Amino acid sequence: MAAFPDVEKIVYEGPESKNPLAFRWYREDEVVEGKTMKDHFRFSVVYWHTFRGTGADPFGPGTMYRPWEDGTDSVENAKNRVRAAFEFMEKLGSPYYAFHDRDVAPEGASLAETNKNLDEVVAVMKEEQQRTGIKLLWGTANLFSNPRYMHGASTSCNADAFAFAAAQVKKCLEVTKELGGVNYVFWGGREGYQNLLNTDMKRELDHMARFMHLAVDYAKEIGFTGQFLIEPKPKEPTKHQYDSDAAACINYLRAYDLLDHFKLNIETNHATLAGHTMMHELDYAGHQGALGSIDANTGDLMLGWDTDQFPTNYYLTAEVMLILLKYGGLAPGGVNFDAKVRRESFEPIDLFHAHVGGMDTFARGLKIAAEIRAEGELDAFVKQRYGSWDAGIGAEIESGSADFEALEAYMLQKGDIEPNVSGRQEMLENLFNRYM
Ligand code: XUL
Ligand code: CO
Repeated sequence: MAAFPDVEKIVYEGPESKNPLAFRWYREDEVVEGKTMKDHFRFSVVYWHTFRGTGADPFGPGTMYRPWEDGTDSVENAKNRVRAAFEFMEKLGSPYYAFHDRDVAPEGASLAETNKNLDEVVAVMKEEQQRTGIKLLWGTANLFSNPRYMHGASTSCNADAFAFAAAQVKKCLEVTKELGGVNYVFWGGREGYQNLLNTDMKRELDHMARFMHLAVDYAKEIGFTGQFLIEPKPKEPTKHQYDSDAAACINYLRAYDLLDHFKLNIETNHATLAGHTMMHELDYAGHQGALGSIDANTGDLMLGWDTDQFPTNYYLTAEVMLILLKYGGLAPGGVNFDAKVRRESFEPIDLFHAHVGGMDTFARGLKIAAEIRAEGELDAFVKQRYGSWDAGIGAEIESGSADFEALEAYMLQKGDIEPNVSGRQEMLENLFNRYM
């Protein structure tokens, strides 16, 4: 039985369309800057919010109406859910998806039983991937929900928690490989701390690095060639998350000799919780050669937590796409909608509205960004703003030929600096608006 019997395949109808279940901007084979939209975005649907989100919040239980669910935590129900998920993704036209091990199959009474449950459901996922051609963007292990991880997983004070997490990631790497996943993500759910009075931070950080190295070694051993990604987030659930932002992650990876094996999966709402814009985080990762993938969503100006809303703001997606175009795109990463419908949007059809809107918002953002780049005014402005470095003393500093003595001699002779150019922020913000 179909899970979404009333929905046909979503098609492109163009900007004039008033059909809420049609794309107005996303046309997968439209070429922008030499690449199809499909290849620019590599859109991905997340299993956890879209197929496991119940709408529960701290004040009340779930609200979602999901007729394909039988209300049990059985393997059978999990298999039916896989079929519903692939029907959804096929009708949406999403080429990729992402999951945590525990999203797709129920935990059993022992690790052995849990692994067996996972294998059974993964067999159906593989079948559905083959039937539809939909691919796995990334797998990840849920190392944060089970109470065994209350103190963390690889950073737990309990060595057994580290061992259990290792077993879980080992299995999840095998499954991700089995499904042809092109990335593997670590989001350090409970890898952080609430209070230093009970925490040996250095020891925890050393343990986390050991864990990452073990994962890299095991991937090599089994021939998993997907890209490893770390997903920065500054707080929630712990007060001090170790992977707080792009710069902190890159410093950590470099310090522990992991930078050759990892890139970053940057999430919009995590960037803003860290007090950064998404653009900042992307550019930081980009210029460090660590831009891997994005979790696309948005926060809420009025709320200071990870609201995981679908992106609907062209300004935001135009900024994101400017940076992605600047660094040559994301592949093998993608644009993964780590976003959930609001608790009040309880009907299955709302899942379509949310994703169609997100994809269209990105497509429009791409077109705006490509136009800005084609006109070249922004780039030209930045280039001339730094013009003092292109010749004379600036060029000598950059090339390393001017030392402190030479710079002192230069300044003694010149006397003082002259202001060279205005920042023109307001003019540039107006310029950006011209393309909206
Ligand atoms: C949590 C979050 C996770 C990761 C995967 O805020 O974003 O869902 O994306 O574990
Ligand atoms: Co995420």
